Amino acid sequence: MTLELYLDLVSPPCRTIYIFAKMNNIHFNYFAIDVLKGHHHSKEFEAISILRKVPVLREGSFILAESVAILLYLTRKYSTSIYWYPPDMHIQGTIDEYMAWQHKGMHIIMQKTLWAKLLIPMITGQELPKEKMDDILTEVQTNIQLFCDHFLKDKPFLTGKIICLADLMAAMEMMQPVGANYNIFLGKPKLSAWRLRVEETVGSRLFKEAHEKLLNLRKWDISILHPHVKEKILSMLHNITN
Ligand SMILES: N[C@@H](CCC(=O)N[C@@H](CS)C(=O)NCC(=O)O)C(=O)O
Repeated sequence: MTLELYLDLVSPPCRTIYIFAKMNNIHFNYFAIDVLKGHHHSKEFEAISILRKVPVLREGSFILAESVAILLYLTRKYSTSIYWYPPDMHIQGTIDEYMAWQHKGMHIIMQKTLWAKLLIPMITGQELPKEKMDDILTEVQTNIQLFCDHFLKDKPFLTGKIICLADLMAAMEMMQPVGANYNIFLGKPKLSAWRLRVEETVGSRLFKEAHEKLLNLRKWDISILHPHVKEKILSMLHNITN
């Protein structure tokens, strides 16, 4: 049965799945869903997932949303390299711990930074008030510090000497603000060295390919932004400023 992946590479969980599938030679049909153009609000996509979010996996009538579930499904179904999610229960526990923390601890704030620093000014023509931006950047720094102190510590990778699923997911999330020219790795030698190790393990070519859309977002034609997406971004602006 053909494996289908519905992805937008601007999205960190989608990049994780894309890179993971490529590195493990998993053959898949790639459906590019452009979230900024509102493809996830189309009738065709809604018929696949009423959650209206990417990533989505489809294999015949089996449909799966949520990147963590998709990644674990791929590790179980395909013969992916063992180090991504090793059988050792303690190592699995450590990876699960990061994956449980990641949406609230990483995804939301990294996405908010990209929107606040890039998309909101692109749409409204105005920068966020300085104190609001400072609040966001303080939260970014706090959560990165938590990541370093609690998860990474002094290890080369999160579970030791070899990359695992959690490293890939975390690196993708932390690349998000880089799309808005805000490099969270600057001045953090340990974190930068870890990010570089992840990039080297992935391979620079694949890493670059997966990030091309994000890193060119600045050149995006904002006039083709889907009204639903614009509304969502403006409502985030409202929440930030009120
Ligand atoms: N927890 C979900 C997050 C999925 C998610 O938030 N996807 C975003 C892109 S990063 C999306 O599709 N947003 C569209 C929308 O909310 O309208 C996962 O890890 O898969």
